[in-house]
Amino acid sequence: MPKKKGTIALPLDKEEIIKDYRLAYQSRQASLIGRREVLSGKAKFGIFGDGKEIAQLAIARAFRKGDWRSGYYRDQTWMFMLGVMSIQEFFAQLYSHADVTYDPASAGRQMNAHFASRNLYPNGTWRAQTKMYNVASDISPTAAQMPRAVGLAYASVMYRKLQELHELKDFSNNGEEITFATIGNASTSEGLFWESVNAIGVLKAPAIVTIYDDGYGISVPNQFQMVKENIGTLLKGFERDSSAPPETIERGFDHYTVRAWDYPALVETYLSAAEIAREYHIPALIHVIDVTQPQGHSTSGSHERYKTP
Ligand SMILES: Cc1ncc(C[n+]2csc(CCOP(=O)(O)OP(=O)(O)O)c2C)c(N)n1
Ligand SMILES: [Mg+2]
Repeated sequence: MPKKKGTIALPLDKEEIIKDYRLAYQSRQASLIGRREVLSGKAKFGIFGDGKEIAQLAIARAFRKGDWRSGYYRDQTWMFMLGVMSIQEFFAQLYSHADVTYDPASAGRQMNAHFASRNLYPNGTWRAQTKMYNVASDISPTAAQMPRAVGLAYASVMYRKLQELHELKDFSNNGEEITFATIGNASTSEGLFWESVNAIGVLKAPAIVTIYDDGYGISVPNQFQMVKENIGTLLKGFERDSSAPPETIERGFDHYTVRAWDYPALVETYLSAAEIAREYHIPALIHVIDVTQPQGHSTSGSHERYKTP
């Protein structure tokens, strides 16, 4: 039976590390400039992924063609790394550019940092999802990405299980695709989150759920938001027994806690979680801690008003 962690060789040669660092740096600059653009009146609203860059480099490294993302508005670095959205397109969306060639995610209809890949060719026929990085169009209600992640991951179970679906090679590679969900710590207090985690576990659906924990939901600290102030502790009960033999494997998740700045640990965590989810359809919960939010929640607030220096 697959054990957690430790078996993956890190892809840490010098060029790759520098490339990752450069992208994280560019993404941070996009966040800083984006906020400035809004506060100087050139765009209406902005929300950015500063502080989450390193975790997303690792997610992007584990994410393969055919996989799905069901995430939220902090995921820009991951999208830049896969080329789902360029930095230029990110700004086009910030400015609500109403031309789909400039903002391919939504033609200016969505809030900024609402990512999407296009499933159809302009003539209305399907693109081959197994040959692309798939991103379900983001929606603004927090935690609403979670039920959708259940459906996307459960589809992979069906594609693997049902003989009559095996010929649909453009949609699934024998159920080997993973759904990567991301969510903020505060949004895990919503019912949608708990229903979805439970359903993923019961269905043995190949989902990897990441919680970025910056300790806040806008101005509300974890202490006023969740029991024990630690979502990782609360989720421990969902963990599988990795010593159980394969034929009796109980339903449950692999559970990881990893620090948002620990690049080698993040890379190792996501690569091993992905390998296990892909092959065995064992889902994972990854609690990313020590997350920062250097510019605060969004351009509608100033976190200096409610956080200590
Ligand atoms: C259902 C719903 N309630 C409230 C909001 C307003 N809102 C947007 S983000 C947010 C806080 C989210 O905090 P967290 O989940 O910790 O994510 P973070 O922004 O810190 O990464 C709130 C309350 C919303 N978008 N949707
Ligand atoms: Mg938060």
